[in-house]
Amino acid sequence: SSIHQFLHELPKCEHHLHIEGSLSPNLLFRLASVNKVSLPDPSSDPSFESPEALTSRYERFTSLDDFLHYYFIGMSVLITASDFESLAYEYFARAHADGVQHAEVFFDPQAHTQRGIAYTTVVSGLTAAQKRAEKDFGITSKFILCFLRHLSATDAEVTYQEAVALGHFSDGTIAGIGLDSSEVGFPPEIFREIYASAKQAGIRRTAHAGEEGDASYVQRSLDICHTERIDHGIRLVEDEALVKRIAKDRTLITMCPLSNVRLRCVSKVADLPIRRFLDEGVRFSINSDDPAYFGGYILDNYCAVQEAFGLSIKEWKYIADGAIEGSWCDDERKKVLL
Ligand code: ES4
Ligand code: ZN
Repeated sequence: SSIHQFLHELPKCEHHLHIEGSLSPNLLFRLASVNKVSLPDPSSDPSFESPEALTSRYERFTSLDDFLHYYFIGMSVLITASDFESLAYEYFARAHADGVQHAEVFFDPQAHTQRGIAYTTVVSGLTAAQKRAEKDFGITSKFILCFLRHLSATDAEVTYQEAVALGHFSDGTIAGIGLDSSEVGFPPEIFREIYASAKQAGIRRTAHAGEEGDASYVQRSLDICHTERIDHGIRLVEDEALVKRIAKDRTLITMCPLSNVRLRCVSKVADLPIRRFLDEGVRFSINSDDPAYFGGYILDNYCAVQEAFGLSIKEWKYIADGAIEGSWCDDERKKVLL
């Protein structure tokens, strides 16, 4: 349809994409075989019988933690820099095909260093893909280093210091830090020192908050960790004053509609607070989160929002402009995108 064509052609920015979450079941099985990584025995979990069985298991996640169990097993097949490069290049190619002009990509270094893969292996693969994708598709990108909140603050600090020591924040290899994995019971204040140090050093800051956790996780991310963005943030609507504050400060909320449905944060896309955000002037972007796990890439998420809310061209332009303004690229690049 013409609105679909319009959404496809609309210049899009993606701000909430875990590169490890773009690992398809097919590639997962292929890399497990090539790298001789053993997957769980299908007799204990039949989902590991085949890529098709795994794909259908992904349609029945019961919670964030249920998903994370599969997400961490999946990424265990990534071993070499070339594996990370292929994974990221495939994502950039797919994002480009969906009309993405600029992508800000999360990665989870601790999930790799914990199983003996060097931090530099991960980053060299990702940056090789980034350069090749910019040359081949004109897509610009940034990397955001996420800390796993179910691990300790000390563990996060070790990872942070490794990136600092390599000069990755000062040379632009990594644009910012984020916080992901299990939310409830792992509040932002655990990571307050790292965030304070990042702020001091002029490093960009975001955090997943208000996905499964209540509005206080959003408020504490802003007040204690001084985050400039909020990832998911859907439960912030439970606090009216917080909605007003986020609108006034133009804090970007990176929403992931298909993810929220798959992880049962909402029962359908129409239950997301998109109308409320538009009416109250909250800036947000629409993103794919873990597209290989949640049944769609960014354009599928845009289309799902259109199906649920029937937005006008003017509203879509407002959303797309907000996504450009909330990006962490320089003003020159923003001018080209706007
Ligand atoms: C994630 Cl959907 C989601 N939430 C929290 N952490 C994550 N890591 C990857 N996807
Ligand atoms: Zn996420």
